[in-house]
Parts: sequence; C-alpha cells; structure tokens
Amino acid sequence: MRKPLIAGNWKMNKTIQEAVDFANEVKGLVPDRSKVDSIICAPALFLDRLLAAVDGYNVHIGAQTMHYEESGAFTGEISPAALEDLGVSYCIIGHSERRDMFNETDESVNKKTAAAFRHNIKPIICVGETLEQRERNETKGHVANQVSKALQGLTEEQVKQLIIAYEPIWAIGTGKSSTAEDANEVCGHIRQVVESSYSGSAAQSVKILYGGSVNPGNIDELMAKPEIDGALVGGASLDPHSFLRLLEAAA
Ligand code: G2H
Repeated sequence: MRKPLIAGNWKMNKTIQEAVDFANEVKGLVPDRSKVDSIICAPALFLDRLLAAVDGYNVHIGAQTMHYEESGAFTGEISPAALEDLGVSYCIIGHSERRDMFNETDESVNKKTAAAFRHNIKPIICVGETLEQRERNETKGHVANQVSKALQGLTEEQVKQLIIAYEPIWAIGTGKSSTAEDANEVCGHIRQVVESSYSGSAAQSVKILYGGSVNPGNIDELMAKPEIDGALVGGASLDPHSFLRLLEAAA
C-alpha cells in the first residue's frame, strides 16, 4: 500500500516569520506519520528555519527547485549538495511555472531528477498538459512523453521512490480543478507508463499526486480515487487550517 502524501507548494509567498508561525501552528496537529506524509515546499530562504521548527514532527521540508550541477558559476542558483547539507529531503522539479517562465525543459528535469537522487533528495516531478493540448485530446500522449523523458536513465529502485505530480496547467491557481475521474484516469496512465518502462512493482510503488486547485472542498473525492496517492497543493496550503484539513482527508 502506498502511504498518502500531501505536499504544500508555497510558491513565492509568506515572510520568514509567517512561515515559522505556520510550522509552529501545524506541527503538533498533523496526523500520525503512519497514516500520511506531509511536506511543505517553501522558498529556499525559509528552509533552514523551517527545518529547525519542525524537527521531530511529521512534517518534511522540501525545496521548490534546484540546479543539477554540483557547484559553479550559476549565479542565483541552489545546488543539490547545499540542499542535502541543510537536511532538505524533497524537491519539486519541473513545475509548469518553472517550465513556462524559467526555461525548464524535459532535459533539465531529467538532469535535476538524477542530481536529486545523488543527494538523497526525493524528487517531486511535475507533468501536465495545457488547455489547448487537452482540447486536442493530446493529454495522455503529452504526459507520457514528459514522464518518459524525466525518468530516462533512472534505476528501478529510484523510480520506486519517485513522486510524480500530475498538474493540468489549466487547473493551476484558476479554481478550475480537473474532475476526480479525469485526474484518476491520467494518473493511472502515468502508472502504466512506469509499468511498461520499468515493472509492475515500480508502478505500484511510485507515488502519483494530483495538483491544480486542490482545496478542502474537493480533496475527499480526489483521495477516494485509486490511482491518486495525494496532492500537490498551492493556494490552499498557505492557510494552516486548510493544510491540516487536507492532511486529515488524506490520512
Ligand atoms: C499547482 C498547485 C500547486 P494551486 O501549481 O503546485 O497550485 O493549488 O494553487 O493550483
């Protein structure tokens, strides 16, 4: 059985003090780690303080992006080694906002995924189609292509530890969530891609999240679907009560 997972993606929100206050408010209230994993993916500047605040609690801290090189002349970037050194255990890779606005490609997503594994960081790889692709009935082909390219060169053991987030771009931050049925179908398709590239056991181990306007009002029906193991949540993860409600629904 795959343990459910709720990952908050705070994007570029909150001050450091607000972040620490959030962590202090939720850390004692999150459901037991045997029932659900909780992750907060925060701006890089908050990571150190958040790690200290949640130490010993069932709250993991993740980054929102990283570079794939170990070090060097990459002004403004964050190395996977630095994240590992800090104790960060997850990193979102290839979020559509980064693909769209910061030139992330399938190739860089693949390199970042490999770099994350070299540094004991679990990647949360984001894939998803545009509205135009959905209307042209290209969703499954596009998502399968993104997944195949992201996973190139990974071992079966690495794939088993992967988290893939299916986030239809048209549903991100728009209030228009995919239906649970549609989301389940695409998540199931992703699992089939993993099965045909690796094995049935890799497909049964990989965690597949849905993301895109997830909130306390739609989490129950999403979590009821067999192919959806959790959610990557933006806006609704910024409020402590809403984040806790999502965790309770997933537990
Ligand atoms: C999609 C999601 C979080 P939101 O980007 O990754 O954001 O829940 O605000 O749509």
